[in-house]
Formats: sequence, structure tokens, C-alpha cells
Amino acid sequence: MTKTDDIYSSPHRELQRFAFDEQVVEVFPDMIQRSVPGYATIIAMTGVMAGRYAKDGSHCYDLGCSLGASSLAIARETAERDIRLIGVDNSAAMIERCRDYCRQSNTTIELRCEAIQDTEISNASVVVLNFTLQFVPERERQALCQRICDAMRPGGILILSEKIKFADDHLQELNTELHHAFKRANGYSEMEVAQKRSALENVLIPETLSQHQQRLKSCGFSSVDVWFQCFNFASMVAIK
Ligand code: GEK
Repeated sequence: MTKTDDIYSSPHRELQRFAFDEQVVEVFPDMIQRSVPGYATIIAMTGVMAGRYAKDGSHCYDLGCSLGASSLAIARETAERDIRLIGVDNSAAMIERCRDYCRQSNTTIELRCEAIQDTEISNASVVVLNFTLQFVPERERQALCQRICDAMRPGGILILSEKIKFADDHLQELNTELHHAFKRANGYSEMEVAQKRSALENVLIPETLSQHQQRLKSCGFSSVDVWFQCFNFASMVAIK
């Protein structure tokens, strides 16, 4: 049983920058499910795509794995195959809890507590960045995506899911409001939505779909598709 996210349900006199600490880990499954439209679909389809593209004798990476939702979905779809599954997160609290989940579900995932900008990547057939690149400093994103592409086997895939922004002001406003309405429909109050938004300011930096697509192309991915979008959340697949 996971706890209900009530972190921002009472007024915070001084809002701290959002961090993936013990308090967040406690409520994370509930928080992400109620905050990200399409989260369950994206995780399940990450597993399905990995099942198709993961190659025997290769590595699959879940970068920013949190509690291992994507890794566990990949593990389910690649059971009995000769694939090394690696999860990376720089939050010690997340990795510790993820380790418990892996143990409980009898799943073997190599977990690394380190920055995805520094982690070694090689012989990859599948790399997943589900809602993680948005937390990496903007100036470091190109080098990271380049390193991922370089470490990937031809025919391998990168699954990149992100909160996105819109170049068109009208669409930016509409999708922001629709996302907030989604959160309210999931039980968050106006105050919770507003406080979370402030805490994430300058921590989660979204980019437009075309920025992502151009970057992926410039790194050497030959095909890039947006396979899922709901409001200002999207998931792309890039094929090397
Ligand atoms: C899921 N993928 O359930 N290096 C390593 N980890 C990082 C870094 C970094 N530079 N920056 C942030 N993180 C997961 C959800 S959550 C998304 C991913 C969200 C980690 C951070 O500690 C957190 O666990 C994760 O990336 C982002 O599908 O909460 O919106």
C-alpha cells in the first residue's frame, strides 16, 4: 500500500525547492499517478516496446529509475531473456526503496546511485528516460543524449517521456490549465497545485517537442516519433 500524497495540502510558509527525498519517496507512486496524465500507459508501453527491441546479449537502461516502474515493466516483458537491466538514479532514498521493490518482486536489476550524466552506458538496445531529462540542467542535455546515442546498438531505441512546453502562448496556457484540471480531478486542491508548481519552478525545465526532436536527430537517431501525448505530457521513441 502506498501513502497518499499530501505534501502540499497545508500551507508551507517557506516553500523549499522540490527534491526527491524520503518524504517524496513515501508518496511517490500516488504522486506520479495523480500528476502525470497517461503515466500508467507510458510505463506499460515502455515494457511492450522494450520487449520488441531489447536484444539478447545487450543492456537496457532506465535512467532516472525512481522506484523502478519502467525497469519492472521491462523485466516483465523480457523475462527469461539474456538482457542486463540497469537502473540509475541520483536519489539515495529512491534507490534504497527501489531495491526493496526489486527484492519483493524477485527481479534482478543492477541499481546505481549516481547522476545519469556520469553513468557508464554501453552495448544498449533500449534506453529509457521517463520524466528525467526535464530535471537535467539544460546545458547538459545535448551531451547526455549524444552519449546515449553513441552507446546504442544500431536499431536500438530511446524512449523519452517529458513534460513539454508549447511555443504557441495560447496552447501553453490551455495545456497548463488542462493539466491543473486533471490534477484537481484526481483530488489535489488549488493550493496543492499552486504550491507544487512553485516548488518545481527552476527545477523541472520543460522544452518543446520540436527542441527534443531536433536534439535527437542531431545526435544521430534516424527516426523520431511522438507515440503518446496527453496535454503537456508526451512520450517519444527514437530509433538509432
Ligand atoms: C518512473 N522514471 O517512475 N541523475 C540521476 N537521476 C536523476 C537526475 C540525475 N541528474 N535528475 C533527476 N533524477 C520514473 C520517474 S521521476 C519523475 C522519474 C518525476 C531522478 C530523480 O531522483 C527522480 O527519481 C527521477 O529522476 C525523476 O517512470 O518525479 O516527475
